[in-house]
Amino acid sequence: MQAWTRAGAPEGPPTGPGGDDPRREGELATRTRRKTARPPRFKVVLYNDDYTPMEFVVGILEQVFDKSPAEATQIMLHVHRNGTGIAGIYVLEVAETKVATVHKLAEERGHPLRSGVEPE
Ligand code: TYC
Repeated sequence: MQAWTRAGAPEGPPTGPGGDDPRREGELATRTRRKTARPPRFKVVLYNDDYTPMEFVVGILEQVFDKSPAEATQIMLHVHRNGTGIAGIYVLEVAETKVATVHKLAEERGHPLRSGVEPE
């Protein structure tokens, strides 16, 4: 069994009132464990290049990553200015499929656009 499939795995510090605050000792924590397991998630990262047209990247963000036109433009400009940016966060299989789709669409149009998967 994969580790993340175990329901009730500890998830960070207690979420109850006060946390470690000794003044609130004795108050009941509301929850220290998740009720349901959560699979690890992965970022799909877009990389800047000098040749892929901005409109193509915006189109990819809309069509492959379901972004609105405004959000897609913001993400594209972030990548253009900073070198990388996050297109979306998914479970591993979905993230890998998105990357393959980006590369296929870019290659079909002769653009060098690249993307990759990183742990969240
Ligand atoms: N830098 C590209 C240009 O000026 C645009 C671009 C943005 C390319 C984001 C890739 O992931 C990218 N045409």
